[in-house]
Amino acid sequence: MIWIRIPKPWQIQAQPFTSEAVYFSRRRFLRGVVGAGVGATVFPSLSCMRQGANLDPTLVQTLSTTPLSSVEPHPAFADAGRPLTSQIAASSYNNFYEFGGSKQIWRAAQALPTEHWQVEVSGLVHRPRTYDLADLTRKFPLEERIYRFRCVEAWAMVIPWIGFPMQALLKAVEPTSQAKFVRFTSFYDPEICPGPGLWTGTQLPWPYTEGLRMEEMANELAFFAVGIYGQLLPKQHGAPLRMVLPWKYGFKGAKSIVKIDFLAQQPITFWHGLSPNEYGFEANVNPNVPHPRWSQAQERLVGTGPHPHLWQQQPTLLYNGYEEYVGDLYR
Ligand SMILES: Nc1nc2c(c(=O)[nH]1)N[C@H]1C(S)=C(S)[C@@H](COP(=O)(O)O)O[C@H]1N2
Ligand SMILES: [Mo]
Repeated sequence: MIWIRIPKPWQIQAQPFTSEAVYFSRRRFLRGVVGAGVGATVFPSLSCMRQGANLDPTLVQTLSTTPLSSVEPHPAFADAGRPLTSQIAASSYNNFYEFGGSKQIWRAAQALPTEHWQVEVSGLVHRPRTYDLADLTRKFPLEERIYRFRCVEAWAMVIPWIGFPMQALLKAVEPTSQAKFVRFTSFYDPEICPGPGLWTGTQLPWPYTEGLRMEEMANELAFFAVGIYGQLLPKQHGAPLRMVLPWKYGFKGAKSIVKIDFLAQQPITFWHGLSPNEYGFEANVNPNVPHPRWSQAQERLVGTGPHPHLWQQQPTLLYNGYEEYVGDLYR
């Protein structure tokens, strides 16, 4: 059966062109609010920023991939209580440090090779296994979930992900009773991934890794995404498989996952290892715990204005508003 989906407004929304003056004031603004960096300030070039703000035809090409149009929305996550972020805005303002330190990383991220992808699941499990992408999407029924998303840098979005709950993978691989933590490892190839550059004096601990406690991974909200906005994931969002943990800051959700291993001890992870007091291992969204360099009380909604520092602001919610699902994990 072929489904025809009526395009939703967020699928075709173009960003208005932004004036030079606004870009210059962004540079000033960024000096106050540095990204998820480690003491280094990385400014994307002016021309680079402008590319992302236009409806660039090359950007649009990165989005028109295979439709996942028969995927049904999960009834509990069909409405995040806020309007969806426009697809163009979400897919042209990203973090993917393997390919550079700018937010307009979508173009450089097209170098990610996603053919013949494999994900190795190993460590303290009864059924270790290497999956290819078709195995994952055939074995685990796909569903759509509209989740709020919050980056530690205080920008927020509402995203319709397509994928499967982490619980489904747990059931398939059966972690042993010794497994207490899980580590997720992203794709990395030094020949392909230049890194952010300009990180003076800091050797970055590639590959990007993230970790969860077993109980966190088993939570109903924890999700693996293979799609977004009704299509396969574009590379800039972490194709072909990335994590989505809507109650935690975005950096906890590793992109382009190649390995998942179950461990007895808490792993050293990318950001936490670099700067533990800025990027906690837990990293739950919390308006009352400021980042050492900025407040977390407010957040800016991506794409709601002509430029990031003009985006609409709103108060941050504890656990990004998902306390009813995850509150028990932290009491
Ligand atoms: N491998 C990898 N995963 C990553 C990152 C990264 O740089 N590399 N950035 C993280 C951060 S800080 C955020 S906010 C989200 C951004 O996801 P998005 O670009 O799809 O919005 O990806 C996270 N996962
Ligand atoms: Mo982030």
